[in-house]
Amino acid sequence: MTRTVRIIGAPTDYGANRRGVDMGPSAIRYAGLAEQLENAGVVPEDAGDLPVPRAEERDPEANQPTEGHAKFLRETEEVSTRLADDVADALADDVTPLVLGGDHSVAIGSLVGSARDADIGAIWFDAHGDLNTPTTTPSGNVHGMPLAAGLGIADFGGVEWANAPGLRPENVALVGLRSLDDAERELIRSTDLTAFTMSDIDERGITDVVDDALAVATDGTDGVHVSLDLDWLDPKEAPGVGTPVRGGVSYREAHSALETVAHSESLRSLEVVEVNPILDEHNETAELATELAASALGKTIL
Ligand code: EXY
Ligand code: MN
Ligand code: MN
Ligand code: MN
Repeated sequence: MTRTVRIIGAPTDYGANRRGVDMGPSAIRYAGLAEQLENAGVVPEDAGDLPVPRAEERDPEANQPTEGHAKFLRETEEVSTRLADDVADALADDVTPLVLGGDHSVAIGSLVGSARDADIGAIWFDAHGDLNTPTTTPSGNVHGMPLAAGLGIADFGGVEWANAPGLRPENVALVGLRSLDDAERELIRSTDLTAFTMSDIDERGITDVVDDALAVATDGTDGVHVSLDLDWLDPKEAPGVGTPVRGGVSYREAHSALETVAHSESLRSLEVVEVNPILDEHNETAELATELAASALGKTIL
């Protein structure tokens, strides 16, 4: 049966505390997402963008956790709750959700929605761990916390909306790490999370690493959520991101990784995040996002 993919735009920027990334969904659509998805043999269905509050009209400190710091927490809750419903509705309709960020805080909603009626695994393609909590964060920016939130580790004040039930550390693999805060490193060492750094990719090659990540994420689960942060790629390939880190994966490694995901036939939900058109060159990072989404959804050359 032909797969239908529902595009859900989540034009947030407050999680990164930086303007521009809210234009990601428009830039990705403009770069030809629908056509790329058709090339992948799936039927795209565009659900438009979620309503997102404007950061300038809100007080970042209005709603703080009991301990620690997390900016725009009320806004994060509003959008995550709606996005979780939309992702869960797509899955209930037998449609694959494709979430377009926005900053990476949108992953909280994606994970919760994807895990609502299933046990899921997750693969996190990112330069960063996104494993901070309100008490460990160096910035207060929630885009550095979504994976911790989904795992129920980030305590936003006893609230349940951020916790993806059925997402267990032993079913989560981070791929391509090269920028970790000390507390994130400690968390990876002390839990059953699986983490592959850029050195692992250098030594073993991308397909072996992604095969292992898929084995972790599919073990006893109903499907895999793939979270693709464009800063996973080397900034030479993907300049349009807010937190670039040198030494990332190449254009070809990125495609190969997502093609390996497609071959596994385990993809349940997908998101592409952190595209910032203001920082981009000729929309090339947005274009790359469309190509990589198509690869994850089965686009082949022959
Ligand atoms: N670890 C840093 C922080 O928590 O502030 C930087 C996080 C950047 C997160 C990017 C989007 O993946
Ligand atoms: Mn990220
Ligand atoms: Mn990142
Ligand atoms: Mn569940």
